[in-house]
Amino acid sequence: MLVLLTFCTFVSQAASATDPMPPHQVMQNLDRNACSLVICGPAEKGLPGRDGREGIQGPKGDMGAQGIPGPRGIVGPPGKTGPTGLPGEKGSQGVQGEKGDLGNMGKSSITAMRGTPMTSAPSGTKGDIGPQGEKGATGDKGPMGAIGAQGPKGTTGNPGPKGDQGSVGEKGDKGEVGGRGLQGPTGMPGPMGRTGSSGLKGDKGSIGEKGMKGDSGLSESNLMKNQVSALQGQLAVLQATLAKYQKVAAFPSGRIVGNRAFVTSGYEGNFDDLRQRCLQAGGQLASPRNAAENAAIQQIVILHNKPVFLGINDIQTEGRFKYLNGETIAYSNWQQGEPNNEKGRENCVEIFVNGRWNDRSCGEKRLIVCEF
Ligand code: NPJ
Ligand code: CA
Repeated sequence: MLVLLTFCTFVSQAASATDPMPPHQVMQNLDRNACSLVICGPAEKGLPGRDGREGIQGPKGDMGAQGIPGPRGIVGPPGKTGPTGLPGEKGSQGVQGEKGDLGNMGKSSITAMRGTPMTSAPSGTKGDIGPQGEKGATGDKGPMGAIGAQGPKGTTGNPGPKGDQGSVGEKGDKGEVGGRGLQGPTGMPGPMGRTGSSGLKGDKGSIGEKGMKGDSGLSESNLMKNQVSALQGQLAVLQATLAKYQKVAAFPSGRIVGNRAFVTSGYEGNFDDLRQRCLQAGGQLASPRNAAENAAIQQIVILHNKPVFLGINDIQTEGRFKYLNGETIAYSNWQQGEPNNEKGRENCVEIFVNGRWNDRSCGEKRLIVCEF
């Protein structure tokens, strides 16, 4: 068994306690939660097939854990221009402007000196024009000078708003290889194994049909001799085979008399039961037709120490005992005083340990002995 344990703090997100997570989800959670428990139990063992082919490839393993973040993306394009900054502080005083143009001559402040008045002088003639007056007082302030030169640059304004998000960075490096996938399903049964080594030589086949007549050349008598010779060989084979099966039939409590075999299975039943069983087996209830056969059956009775029903009865006609084929018996070995048809109900025949016969009720149960 393979047991893989990963201990960590488990923080469940989507998986419920009852629904098992599919493998890929397990891996995702492994990454997301940094927590998972993976136990790989043994695959269930299938019935042993013939030596199998290689199983089909198992399903693709689970997706590996997410890779580490890729390198930082290229810097995005510049953000939009921020709003106008606040006005800069007042610039310093500009340079003094150039002297203004000459102002208009002011009014004479002092009246030119009056000549000495002449008393009662006749009015003089009008005097000449007086000398030029002294310089006048300073004129009024001239008009404003031309606009001064541009002031120095104001201080930097406040930062503009954050620019738009840059474009997605390049794909990160491939993640680490994920955990091993679950075992694939059992493969299909493998192809049939190689042919085994050849078996032992089989038994000799049965005798074939007679061949075509050979070409003329041998005399009639030589031909016959060859055929006889061939038959003798075949007969020897059959005799050996028969001898073997006679031994089989005689073991442990069967008896062979001529071409008849008397065999018991140890079963006990009433007459009709036994009769049917022997027929079913391809034989019939033992029906001794001479002393030798009767002795063979008697030996089986002795071995089992149980009387046996014979294939003889007078069911059809009281007092006229017949074989099962309807033939009237040609041989008998009655116990003294038998058959007596006791109580008028004895139509079957049993054979005692002493080999003698007694007519008996067919309903009694006796040891079975069939003849083949
Ligand atoms: C008696 C009658 C029979 C009758 C039977 C019905 O048989 O004689 O006609 O069919 O009863 O029950 C002894 C007795 C017989 C007796 C049988 C019953 O005979 O002498 O009178 O038993 O089985 C062997 C065993 C018993 C036997 C004769 C021989 N033996 O093993 O060889
Ligand atoms: Ca009797």
